[in-house]
Amino acid sequence: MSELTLAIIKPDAVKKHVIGDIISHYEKVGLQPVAIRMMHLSKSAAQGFYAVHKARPFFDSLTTFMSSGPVVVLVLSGENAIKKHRDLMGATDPAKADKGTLRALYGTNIEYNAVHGSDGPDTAQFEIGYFFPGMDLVTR
Ligand code: RTP
Ligand code: MG
Repeated sequence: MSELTLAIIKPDAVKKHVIGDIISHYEKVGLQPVAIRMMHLSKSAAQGFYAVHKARPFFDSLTTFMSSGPVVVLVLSGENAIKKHRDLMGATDPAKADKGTLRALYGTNIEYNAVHGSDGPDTAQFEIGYFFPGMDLVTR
């Protein structure tokens, strides 16, 4: 069954000029972009997005990073999209990510790790609504 997931190309990857490369990876594995938005998050927008992590020691640093420059936010559609996307991204720490995954290719360290992906159906629904509220997304 086709599923939707939310992806973010993080500020470090935008600064590395690899937006096109990353979107090309999505398309090659059958993750079709159905919404795309470039934006510069405020610190409070980043805090709202990552609210689930607010008790973590890295929360302040993470939200400072995520508001440090423009990001590209996408909704991706495909069979088993949430897991397919997480597999394509690789482990949180690029040093531990499998060869060929987005984080191995484009990440720098455990924080500056190039991409975000929803980790389950509930988070996907929250995250898509956070950036694309009330939108009728096209079906692909
Ligand atoms: P994401 O939510 O961004 O897709 O990443 P993830 O599920 O693989 O990892 P998660 O545990 O949800 O962490 C969210 C983001 O916080 C930063 N982080 N920093 N300094 C640290 O130890 C640390 N741990 C995580 C990363 O940017 C991570 O993607
Ligand atoms: Mg996460």
